[in-house]
Amino acid sequence: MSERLTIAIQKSGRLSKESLSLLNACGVKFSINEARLIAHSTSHPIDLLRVRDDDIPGLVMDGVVDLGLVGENVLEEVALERTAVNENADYKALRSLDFGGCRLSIAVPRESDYNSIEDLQNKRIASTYPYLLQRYLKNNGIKAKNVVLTGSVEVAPRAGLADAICDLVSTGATLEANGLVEKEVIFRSQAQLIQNANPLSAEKQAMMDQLLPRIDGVQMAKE
Ligand code: PRT
Ligand code: ZN
Repeated sequence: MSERLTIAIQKSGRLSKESLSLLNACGVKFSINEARLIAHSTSHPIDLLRVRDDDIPGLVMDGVVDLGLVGENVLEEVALERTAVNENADYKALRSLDFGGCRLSIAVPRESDYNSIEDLQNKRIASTYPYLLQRYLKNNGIKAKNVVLTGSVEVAPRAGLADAICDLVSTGATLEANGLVEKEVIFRSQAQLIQNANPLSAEKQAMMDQLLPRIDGVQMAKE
């Protein structure tokens, strides 16, 4: 029986459509059944595992899947978290992709007078990315309190839960709509193709040797 290469992608969200389009453009076809976790390619011995983006780095690091398509923001946050708790955080970064672009930024309410990062000393900052935030604050000599929220981060200041937020920004419309102003860009992100750190079997590696040049071709054609 031939071995199947497994790729974890985001089930539904900002990276889903472009992850599938990329594979499609490489000639790897899928017919997706929305209710199913796994999708088998109809053209190649490749399976997709459709999961929440937050689960993708861990699945790759643990070798549950061979490859993953995920935002660098989630990848780096998970890697920092796993390192902190002595879990394996190794992976192989294969390609930076031309979608999912955004930045992780600190923003404060429009009315607060903010001159420099020093103004965050001892303040409460709401974020879904406590490890990336803490690393940035530590590098800048700031001690602040992390208010960890997995959603509605942008309303935390108005709700009196935090003095500032640290969230993903692309157009800036969400910050604007919530009366917040972007002050510090702490991380820039794009979608990444990652692989488990251990060598693939010869059969799987042969598939990768075909797939990677196609990915490069698709990326180049879009430039
Ligand atoms: O369900 P699941 O956990 O899989 O999805 P999710 O809700 O955690 O993630 P999703 O689909 O929102 O985002 C997936 C990935 O897309 C992120 O991890 C980033 O790598 C990337 N990405 C790119 C973004 C954005 N741009 C983005 N703008 N992720 C989120 N946003 C949000 C941001 O959090 C804020 O609420 O969009 C809002 C800001 O957008 P603007 O345009 O108003 O600035
Ligand atoms: Zn998520």
